[in-house]
Amino acid sequence: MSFKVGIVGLPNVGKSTLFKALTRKQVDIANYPFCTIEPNVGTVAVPDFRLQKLNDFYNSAKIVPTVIEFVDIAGLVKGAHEGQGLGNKFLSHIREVDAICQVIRAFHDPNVIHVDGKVDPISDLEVINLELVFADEDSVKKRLASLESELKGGKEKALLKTKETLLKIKEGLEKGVMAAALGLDEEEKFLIKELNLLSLKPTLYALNVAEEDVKIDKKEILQKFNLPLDLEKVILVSAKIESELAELPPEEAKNYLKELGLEESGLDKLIRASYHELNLVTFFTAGPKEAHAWTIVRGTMAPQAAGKIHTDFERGFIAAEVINWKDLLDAGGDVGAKEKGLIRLEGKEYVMQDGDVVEFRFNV
Ligand SMILES: Nc1nc2c(ncn2[C@@H]2O[C@H](COP(=O)(O)OP(=O)(O)O)[C@@H](O)[C@H]2O)c(=O)[nH]1
Ligand SMILES: [Mg+2]
Repeated sequence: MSFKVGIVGLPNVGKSTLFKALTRKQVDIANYPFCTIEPNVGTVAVPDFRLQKLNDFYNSAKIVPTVIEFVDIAGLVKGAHEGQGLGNKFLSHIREVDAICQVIRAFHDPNVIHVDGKVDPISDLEVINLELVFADEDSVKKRLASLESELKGGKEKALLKTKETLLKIKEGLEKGVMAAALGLDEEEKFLIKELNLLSLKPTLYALNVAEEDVKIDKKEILQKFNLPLDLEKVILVSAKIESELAELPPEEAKNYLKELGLEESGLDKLIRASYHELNLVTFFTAGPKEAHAWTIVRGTMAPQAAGKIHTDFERGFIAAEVINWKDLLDAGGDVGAKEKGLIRLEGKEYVMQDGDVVEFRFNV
């Protein structure tokens, strides 16, 4: 299974331009049998210099990066939750993604019409967030209604707690507060998980700025537009620059980035930030045959991580030989690391760490 990030926003903010640039980075989908093949879904590699280093060290015949899928969701407009502009359909597409990347227009261009007549990032942000909140209000009300009849059958404790949670969320939504801002605890989130609330999804904000603004300090831009967003959740991109970069061969793209004074493209930042926002970490398997990055949710234990490679690995799990990628390379590879006693033998309670290089031992 791979993780999906939905690109969400008003029409004409640059969603498809970003998406098209992202799809230029598509991986060979044959290596990822779980990924979707649809025109509005792009499967992109998560940039990871550690994997590159492992690949270089082992001179691996094949390199398999971990991926995330981006979904280009059609633009939402005011009133989407009431069906404006096919809004309900698009909102249901958002329900299926694991995280949201909200694109906000912050570039001026008289040739590109803004649906509300002027470039106003904070108003755009509010329009979209409010549509998500309204849609969630509908879901919560529907669930509360169905819960009433279930409760008549007998007052199960979990149901009562669910109702309490739903009422708390409803109260927040009615004040226009996103469910994510209500400080729900793990139990509460679990009880209402099936609703797939839109305003509870991990969210990043891609601020589509003018070309001359990509180098400006994020803080300054947020102040300039008066955007009340968490710095860590904001990525500055210029869809225009990204679409140009995407057309260039890698070397030329690197040079162009240098000319612009940027270390990394906005898209690479966006991909990595999405991965982080989804609470995902990476472990590696590496050798001459293949350098392979694997995605797990933070907190995954060794047998389940092994199961990502093969279900047999999980079923027959005995132990994991583990070393941090950098320690491995610093020690000069497996042999050196073994001599120095750096490779640990971990059991089935081991919580996998980001950057682990692993060899699983298992019974078949
Ligand atoms: N000047 C400028 N135009 C852009 C930028 N991003 C998108 N556009 C233009 O805005 C229009 C709408 O872009 P599109 O990606 O289709 O928006 P969407 O409706 O959000 O998918 C197109 O004509 C794009 O070329 C940008 O960063 N700068
Ligand atoms: Mg579009």
